[in-house]
Amino acid sequence: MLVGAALLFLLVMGLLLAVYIRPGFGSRLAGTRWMLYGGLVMPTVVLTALVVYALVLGERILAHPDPRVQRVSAHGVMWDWRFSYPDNPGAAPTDELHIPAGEPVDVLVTSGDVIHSFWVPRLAGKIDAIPGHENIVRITADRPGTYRGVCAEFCGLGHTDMRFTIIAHEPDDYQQAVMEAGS
Ligand SMILES: [Cu+2]
Repeated sequence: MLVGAALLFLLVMGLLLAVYIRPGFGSRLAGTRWMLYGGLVMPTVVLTALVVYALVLGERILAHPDPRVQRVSAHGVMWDWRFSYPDNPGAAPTDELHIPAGEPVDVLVTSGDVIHSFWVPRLAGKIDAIPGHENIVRITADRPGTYRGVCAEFCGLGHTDMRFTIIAHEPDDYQQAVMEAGS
């Protein structure tokens, strides 16, 4: 979009410059024609292309179920998060979310009461936690470490304290870390 916008900007500036440098530039084409092509035809073509591109791209970055992607669950309840590990049977739920670093992880986000929002600013955008509905956000931590997350939807008096920690482990250590973290 930036490239497209830059090209259009340059085109408009080029036309403006041409009119200043060579008065009468473009006058062979009637004013109504300029408006028709520049104001109607071109935006239609450009916007159609952008909408198609955005739809295709948006579909591609959605977290479609993928057996190769590890799944974890995040359940919000006023005013805490509880994390569990459907792909690691035997791992107990935790207060901190443990993920492997360097690979995508699908977080299945749900709520037990009101609408919350799961947000780890450094890893992904916000996704709503809705009672009775499961939303999925795909996150990837590039390197092992600790990441901060918050509830990003006002959900009552304890909202500001509804923070959580994500710990990304070396992929080789992950299984063991998840098993030991349970409480
Ligand atoms: Cu909340």
